[in-house]
Amino acid sequence: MIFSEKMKIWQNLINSSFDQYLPNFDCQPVRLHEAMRHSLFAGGKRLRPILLMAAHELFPNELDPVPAGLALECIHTYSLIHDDLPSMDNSDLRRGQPTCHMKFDEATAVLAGDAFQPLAFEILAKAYKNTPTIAIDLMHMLAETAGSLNLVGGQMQDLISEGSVPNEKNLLYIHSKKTAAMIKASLQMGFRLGGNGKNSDKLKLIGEVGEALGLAFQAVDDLLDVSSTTSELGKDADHDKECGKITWISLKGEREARKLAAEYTKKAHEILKSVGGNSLILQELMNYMLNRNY
Ligand code: GRG
Repeated sequence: MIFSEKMKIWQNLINSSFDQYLPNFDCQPVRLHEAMRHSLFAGGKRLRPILLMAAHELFPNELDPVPAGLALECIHTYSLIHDDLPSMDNSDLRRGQPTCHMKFDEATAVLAGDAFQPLAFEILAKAYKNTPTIAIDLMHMLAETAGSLNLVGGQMQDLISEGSVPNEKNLLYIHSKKTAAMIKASLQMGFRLGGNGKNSDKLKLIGEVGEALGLAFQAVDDLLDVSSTTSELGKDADHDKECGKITWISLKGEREARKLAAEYTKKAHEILKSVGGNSLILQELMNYMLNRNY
């Protein structure tokens, strides 16, 4: 099966699996659940769940990786809803749709984002209750990734760096925490689900694949922000400059950013070779992420 077909199948599987865990549109308070569904089903690529599923395929076992992917997507969706708020990046458009606070209102968007955080852990607790050690490890990994030393910390540093003179150390910190940490967790959680020990050398190696891949992903994101249109991206183009963000473009220019994205992806492929296993899909996914156009 060609990669794009496999990706479509996985995207559909992820989308349809949410119904098992997400309160319906008509659950009280209706406005909150409408807002959650608006952002969750606005057309995201589902890359983090797909990365997790591809990592699980390295050494597959009978455990279902989909719920762990849903948990990641809950945290990702909350972070996008909050990132778009007027007090953060103040964006009107996301995934080709009005952002949550534009479609509803700011308080509803804050609450919709808030509600996705416990939902992520509820899904993990429910889905993996028969393998409690794995469930606890997955919850621990996701909590650490979403916390102040990673996702939230990266966002804080990103916000306080707006308008500052770009420097590489700060940029790498922001990209590593805000973006790469979730990509790293996607691969490590998929690998852990495959029964690999929490402290195994290979879990560390797959984490290094994720870190390199995450840095490549953000470099591509910086490039797309300046080279694509709003309708291609589904979010406001040229937004980074408007917000005074420090990016690879502001630090080194487009040419260097393109080179860096390719170098980080190459590094990810090289480390992946030492992990072994059935890595074909993950390799294809990494190439797709480098060459994506939204
Ligand atoms: C508010 C705690 C908090 C964190 C925000 C995710 C994030 C941190 C900020 C969003 C803005 C941004 C540029 C983040 C970097 C990660 C990134 C490129 C997110 C977009 O991911 P895609 O392209 O989005 O996978 P879709 O919509 O396809 O899911």
